[in-house]
Amino acid sequence: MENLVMEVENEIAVVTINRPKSLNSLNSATLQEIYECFTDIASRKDIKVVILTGSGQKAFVAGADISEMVNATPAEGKTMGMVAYKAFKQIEECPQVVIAAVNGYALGGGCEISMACDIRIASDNAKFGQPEVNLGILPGFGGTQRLARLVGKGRAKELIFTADMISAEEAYRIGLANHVVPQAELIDYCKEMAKKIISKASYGVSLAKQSINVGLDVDLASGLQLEANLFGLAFSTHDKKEGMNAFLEKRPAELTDF
Ligand code: CO8
Repeated sequence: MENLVMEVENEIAVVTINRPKSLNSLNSATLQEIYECFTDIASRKDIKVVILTGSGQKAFVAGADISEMVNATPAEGKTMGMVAYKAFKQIEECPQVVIAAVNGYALGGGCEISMACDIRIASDNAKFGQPEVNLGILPGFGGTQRLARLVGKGRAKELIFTADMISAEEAYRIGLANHVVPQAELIDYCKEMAKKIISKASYGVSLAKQSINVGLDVDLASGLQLEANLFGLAFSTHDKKEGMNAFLEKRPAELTDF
């Protein structure tokens, strides 16, 4: 991989988008690598949580690569949008939990890729925004859809129509960031959260991720039906028997399924 770095330790993968010269902007090659990387991660049993971040201390991802888009035709623009759609879908649908460690600017496609992750932890210098209308385009990597689902229609419209950049604290206030931490502590904070998630029943966590993601896109009755089905599926696991028996026997559970 030319534009990504992945390190795996203690069942945690840290994936770093590594194009510091353009503040980790996303060009087609990087989007394709993200797709391939998360396709690989989805099949790996040695990875239980992924932390996605950007290289350096200034930017998480400053958006799609404007130098690649500047001369693109409508057909090329659509192709780029579809590569991003596929890449972000792999992030959203992989069985592992994905935490975005937002270590600086998360603009345009950067804000959008963070929203394809399950949880966003922001460093205190992070800035979020959807500045596409400054460039004569609209958010094209899921921003009009995922931002409205995360922070509500009114706030999403204001952010997208004004192109305003907001601070990490403001992102926290409106529910875009789960927590704000000092930059120097960001990765450790994410690793601690990852460790806590890994200590739980991984298959149960994975089914809950699926239930929340799919459930939010269907009507309530269908979502509740899906949840009941996945709940039933969890009863087939070792962890369900072990977790419940351990509780009744007043001993720590040894959770192992994935
Ligand atoms: N693309 C390409 N290069 C970039 C980008 C980007 N998104 N962002 C920064 N860079 C480059 C700069 O050109 C500069 O390069 P160089 O050193 O060669 O001049 C370098 O990174 C450093 O940037 P700055 O000098 O501008 O640094 P500042 O500290 O002055 O400013 C900012 C930092 C505020 C982040 C500023 O760089 C900026 O505004 N960047 C652009 C942010 C933006 O508009 N992002 C949205 C892009 S559009 C998008 O994401 C759409 C997604 C959907 C696309 C759908 C397609 C189908």
